[in-house]
Amino acid sequence: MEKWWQKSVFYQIYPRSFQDSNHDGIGDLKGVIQRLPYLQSLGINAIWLSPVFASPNIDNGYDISDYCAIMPEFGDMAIMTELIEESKKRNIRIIIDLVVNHTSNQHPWFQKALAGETSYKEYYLFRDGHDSEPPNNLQSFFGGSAWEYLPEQNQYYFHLFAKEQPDLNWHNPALRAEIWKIMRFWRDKGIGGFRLDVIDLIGKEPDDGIIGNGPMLHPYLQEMYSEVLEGTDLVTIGETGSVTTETAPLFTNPERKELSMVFQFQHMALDEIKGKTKWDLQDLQIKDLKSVLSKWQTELPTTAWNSLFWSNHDQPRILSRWGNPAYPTQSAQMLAILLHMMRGTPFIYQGEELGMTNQVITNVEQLDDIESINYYHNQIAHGSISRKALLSINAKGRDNARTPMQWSADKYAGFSTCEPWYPINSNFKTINAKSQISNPDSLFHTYRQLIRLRKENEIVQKGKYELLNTKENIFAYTRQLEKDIWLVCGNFSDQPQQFTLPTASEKTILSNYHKTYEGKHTLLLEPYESFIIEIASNY
Ligand code: ISL
Ligand code: CA
Repeated sequence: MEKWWQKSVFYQIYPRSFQDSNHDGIGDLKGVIQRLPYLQSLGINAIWLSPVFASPNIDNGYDISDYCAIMPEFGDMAIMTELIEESKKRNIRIIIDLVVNHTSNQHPWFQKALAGETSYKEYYLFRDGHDSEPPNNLQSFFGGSAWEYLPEQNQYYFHLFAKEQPDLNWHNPALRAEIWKIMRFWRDKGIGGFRLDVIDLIGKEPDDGIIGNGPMLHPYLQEMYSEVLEGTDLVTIGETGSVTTETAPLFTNPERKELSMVFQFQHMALDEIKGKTKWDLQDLQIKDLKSVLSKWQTELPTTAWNSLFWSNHDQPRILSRWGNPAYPTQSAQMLAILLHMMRGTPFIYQGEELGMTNQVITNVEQLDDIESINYYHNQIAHGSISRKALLSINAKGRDNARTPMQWSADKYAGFSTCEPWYPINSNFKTINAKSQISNPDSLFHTYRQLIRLRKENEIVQKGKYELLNTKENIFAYTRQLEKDIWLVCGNFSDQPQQFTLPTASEKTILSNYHKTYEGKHTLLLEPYESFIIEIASNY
């Protein structure tokens, strides 16, 4: 049976950068409420809200100090309740971002652990060192050892992210019971579901060097299902950096009662040298993109479900990666069309529907994100030059996604009436929502159409995917449902290219060049031309 989230398009909001309502330069929940009509007109049915909980903001809310309180900068519980209710009226569900691999070091649990309360120490991963060395040499994703020494206790605690983000001990049933309680609290407030931050890490066995995909991961997810989710229609989206097409069904086959869908990151890592870090860059190859995305379309059994995304708050802007600034609208439309006609649940990251881009920085002072700042200082400490570190940060840094939303050409881009917490991208006068809403040929309207196509056509949700054998820089595939076949094509190049259809086109569904393809067989594609057509089934 089909679920609501298999027919919906989701929209991710990074609240800090979405809309400021009270003139302090920081986005907030009232701001989100003010922009609900915009989201409704785009056509989305769910909002993934990056964390809005109490937090000292070492990692912009991904370090939570109280899971059942709202960060004062964002509002309070009454405004959160209002957001849930107001969204519901517009047929939009609120998905909260649950960060339970770790807490903030300011969380009362950790504070009690630091004070020596044994039962709370068992909520975390405290270990003795060996001869004044950490237990082992596991490294944090944000740089340096994953073990932090506490002189008062003469012990170390484990943290896979910043040292202010101590990892929780999921092997402790008392800790798991606390998490289920938090989840039930939010479930009963009427949210639509949970995005589960780095959930594939919860089964870790740090003593054995096992981080992702630990042996207890799936049993814990099944416990979560029976404790919190059973009998509801809540959606759960697991952030699973380690997932492959082989393991995805373990998470998402409904019979296993775990998650609704996963985020996989293989298409996000194509510009990284294999086996090195995210900062070690290589050139993007279109053939790799076609093969990774097609693999995820064809290798999942029909029982498994996947998400589809080009961007999020951790990734550089997609237009600055795979698009071409000389053809901003056409190349962004091509990217949107290619992704949104695939099987899975699409996620749009705020501003992607406007073609927002990376903001180039020239100085470490311009960084906000802890990951980039740590990387920069590590590189310099190891003898690298600033220019080289900044090259990687400009390409991959997370601040790229976090510049405020560009609503209009007004001062501060309509995001705020005063200086924002992080600078607006300098291109806001040309790239903004207001100008695109009034232009029917804009990227915004392409996204609207794509969302509508998914809602209205079962073939987009269910059709069988097949990659067509074409020249390297043409990406073309078909979706087939019974007798209907749709063909989706994008010219991934700034040069005109010839492309021959497998059979004559019967109907034009969408074209980013206003073309019609009826009766056509051989096409001369314009730069970044992209289209969806129906073709005859007897080819
Ligand atoms: O960007 C990444 C890969 O290219 C990684 O940052 C990865 O997605 C990330 O480490 C996991 O992210 C999640 O957990 C982090 C938080 O900083 C991220 O914002 C969040 O999405 C710790 O909570
Ligand atoms: Ca504000």
